Amino acid sequence: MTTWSPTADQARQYEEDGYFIVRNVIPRETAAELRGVIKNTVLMPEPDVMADADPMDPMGDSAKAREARFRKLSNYCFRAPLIWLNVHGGPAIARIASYFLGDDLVLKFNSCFLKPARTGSATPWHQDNGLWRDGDTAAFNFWMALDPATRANGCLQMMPGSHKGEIIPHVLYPDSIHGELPRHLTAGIQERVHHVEIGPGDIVCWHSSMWHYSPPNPSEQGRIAIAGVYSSPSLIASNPKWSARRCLWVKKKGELCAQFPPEPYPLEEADLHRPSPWREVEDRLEEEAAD
Ligand SMILES: O=C(O)CCC(=O)C(=O)O
Repeated sequence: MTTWSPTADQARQYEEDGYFIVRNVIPRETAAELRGVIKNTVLMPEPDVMADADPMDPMGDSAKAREARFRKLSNYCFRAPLIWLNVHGGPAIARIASYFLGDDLVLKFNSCFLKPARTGSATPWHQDNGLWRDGDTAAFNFWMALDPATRANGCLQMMPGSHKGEIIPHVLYPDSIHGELPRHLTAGIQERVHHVEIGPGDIVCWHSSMWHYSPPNPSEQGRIAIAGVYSSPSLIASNPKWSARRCLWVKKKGELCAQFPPEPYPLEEADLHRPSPWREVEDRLEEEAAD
């Protein structure tokens, strides 16, 4: 497998802003096939997947309503060979991840993000390692668009330079879909954010401490994407946390593990440290009032 290294612009943007874009990582035709795989699952009456409901689910039984039920499918690459072989376990992104992590790679998380036309809801401001609660700042994160991701349909927004700060304890508000950065910290940042507009088959890669967000999708164009986080055996050994419990082998000594289903990375759950619970909003507000 040929090696990859960033262009001077990509290296500068990763250092200064905390993210960079790589165009045409897989062909557009392949991106269209992968989108079809995900849509087909979502349209099943009761898909057998780990799915997070979209809070704006229209709750109908038509094809349109079914398409709008979910915002996230977790661990989906286990059941979709086309996605495993072309994305998480494929050569194109693994060679980029190897630049940062070396010749032994494991996949720590994999998900599909759906933002249906008209009703797709926001993903709140967060740091990925604020959600993992494992102290990991070295994992490699990517997000691949399968539809054009635009300002109109809720592309990702990044707060440039935020990756240089600390991991901030995330909080749960009564209307949070998961932990998020304290809202008093993100309230005034909208004018300074970067909107990451990318096309099918392009990826954006970011630092695990990066503050990022995506707004609701009021447009007529749905937005499907595939995301993943790579780690390495040495990172996991130095930080054996619960967040690594579903890792999959991607590369061993530089050789891609090309089989399907993917091979689980052997970890004893009993040996992994569990994260502390989310901070409740009440604690946080008391703290803010005391500031
Ligand atoms: O697709 C989205 O809207 C959110 C994705 C995200 O936050 C992530 O992959 O960490």
